[in-house]
Amino acid sequence: MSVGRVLWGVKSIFYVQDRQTSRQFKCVIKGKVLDTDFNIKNRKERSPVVAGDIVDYEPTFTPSDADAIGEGVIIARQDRKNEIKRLKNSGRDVQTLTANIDRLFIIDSIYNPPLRTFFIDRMIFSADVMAIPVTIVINKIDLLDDAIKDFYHHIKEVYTGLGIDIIEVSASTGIGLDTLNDRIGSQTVSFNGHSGVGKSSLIKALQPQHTDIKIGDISRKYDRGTHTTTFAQLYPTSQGGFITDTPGIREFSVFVDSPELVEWHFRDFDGFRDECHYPNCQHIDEPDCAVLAAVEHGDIEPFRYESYLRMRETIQMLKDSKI
Ligand SMILES: Nc1nc2c(ncn2[C@@H]2O[C@H](COP(=O)(O)OP(=O)(O)O)[C@@H](O)[C@H]2O)c(=O)[nH]1
Ligand SMILES: [Mg+2]
Ligand SMILES: [Zn+2]
Repeated sequence: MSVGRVLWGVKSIFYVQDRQTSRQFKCVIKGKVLDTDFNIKNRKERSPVVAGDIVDYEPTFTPSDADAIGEGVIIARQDRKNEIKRLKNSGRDVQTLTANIDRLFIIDSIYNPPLRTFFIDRMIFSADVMAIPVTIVINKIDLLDDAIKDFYHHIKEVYTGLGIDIIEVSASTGIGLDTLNDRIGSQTVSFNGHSGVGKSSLIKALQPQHTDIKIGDISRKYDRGTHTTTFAQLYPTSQGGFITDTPGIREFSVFVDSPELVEWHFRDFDGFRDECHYPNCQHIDEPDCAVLAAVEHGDIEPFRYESYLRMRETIQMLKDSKI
């Protein structure tokens, strides 16, 4: 029996990199050993194995050429340390994008596409729920001009104030890439961001041995007739870790059981929520709410509060089975 990490996979074929030899094996799955236990209100997950999973597998063919891809059979999936999930197909299905990551890099760009704080907030929230450390990476810093400078610096101040690590980079000019590389180290990390922010460009700039990465192209897609599904892919790094290129998450990816739990993951509310009149205050329209007062006085950033309301609303709809 061998152990390896799933680099990427479609339907029932998964490419596994052996933990010891780093050789790749194209694997199928054996039987029903791999049924998932996860479901949200009966949304079943289709794929039992995702990019990032650590699996036990049995090689069935090992080519003599060390660079050639072998063949094997996945026997079992090892327990996940964490996982990044999203709803898809308008909330009908749940998909795990990737598993077992050491740090989540939220990738956004200064311009084209523009910075989207709601996306950043959603990812910070998801990572906090999963207890995964995050770094915000602002790419295309070469495009920072006077028109957006003030807006950008304000945003940067807000996240820095929250104690979140933020790195400015440019895949085009190379600015900040050393810092980013240091932060990645030999870990297994995930790059999450909308299409076009420069995830592929950054991976290529950091790990130029991956000559097959396509820039300006949408992520690897698999057409299943009516649904087009996008998959994450792990790229081995020269430091012995992996960078995961995940598809842009347009659909919701935050899961907590009830709307009342959302506020706990807004660390900006710490120091205020204890001052609210009601101990179970949800900071919406309750009297003597210290969080609302802090938003009014500018002690809590209004766009963060707005994100809180939007996420809470989504969790409520999920609970009420409206999505
Ligand atoms: N100006 C500028 N353009 C960039 C930078 N990084 C990527 N791009 C461009 O942004 C577009 C999308 O990049 P890509 O890596 O495919 O984004 P992905 O969809 O997130 O993987 C391409 O046209 C890149 O050339 C950057 O640092 N500066
Ligand atoms: Mg890409
Ligand atoms: Zn309150």
